Amino acid sequence: MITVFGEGRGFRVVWLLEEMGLPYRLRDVDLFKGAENDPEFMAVNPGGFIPALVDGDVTLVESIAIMEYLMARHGPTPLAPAPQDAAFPAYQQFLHLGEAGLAASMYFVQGARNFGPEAERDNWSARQALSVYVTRLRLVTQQLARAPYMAGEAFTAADISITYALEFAQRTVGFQLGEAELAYVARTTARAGYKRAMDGCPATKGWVAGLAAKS
Ligand SMILES: N[C@@H](CCC(=O)N[C@@H](CS)C(=O)NCC(=O)O)C(=O)O
Repeated sequence: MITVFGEGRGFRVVWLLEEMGLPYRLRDVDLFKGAENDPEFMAVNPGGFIPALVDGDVTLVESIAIMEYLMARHGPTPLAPAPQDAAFPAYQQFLHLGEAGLAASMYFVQGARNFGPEAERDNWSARQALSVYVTRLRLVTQQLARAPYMAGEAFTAADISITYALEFAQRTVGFQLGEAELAYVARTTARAGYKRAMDGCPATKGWVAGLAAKS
C-alpha cells in the first residue's frame, strides 16, 4: 500500500494518485504541532518536511521526485509523455519549474509575510523570492498563449505541478494571477481527479473553505 505523509505539497501527490487511479492512504502530519513531536513521521523523514512517500520498502521525499517515481514505477501513464514524444521537453521543464521556480520561491515569500516578525515581512529575501516567482511565471504565461496545457494539448503531471504553485500563491499571499492563468487554473481544477484529491485532503479542503468564507 502506498502511504503519503502530509498534505501541503503532498496535495500534488494525492492528485496524481487520483488521476492514476492508484490506491493509497494519506497519513496526516501536523506541522503546526511540530514534526519533531511525531516520531513515526520523523523515522520516515528525518528532515521533518512534507510530503514523504512510503511504497513497500521504498521511502522518498520531494513532491516532484515522488510524482516521477510513481509514474515510472506504477505507469505507464499519459500524464508523463515518453522521452521521444514531442511534448516531453515542455513537460519536463514545467514539471520542475512548478516547484524549483515557483512554489519554492513563494514558500519563502509567504513565510515572511504570514509568519515573520513585522519588520521582516517585506525584507530583501522575500522581495527577491517574489521577483523569482514573477519572472518564472512569464514562462507559464508564454506557454498558455500557445497551448491549453503546459506540455501542449493534453493534461499531464506538469499541470499538477504548476497548478499547485499558482493556487499556493493565490491562497497564501493573495497573488493576482492574469486572465490566462485564471482560465488555466479553472480548466485544470475542473477535473474529477482534482475534486477527488480535494475530498481526500481534509486539511487542504478546510484551509480553502476558510479562505473562501473570509473573502
Ligand atoms: N521541494 C519540496 C518542498 C517541501 C516543503 O518545503 N514542504 C513544506 C510544506 S508544503 C514543509 O514541510 N515545510 C516545513 C519545513 O520545511 O520544515 C517538495 O516539493 O516536496
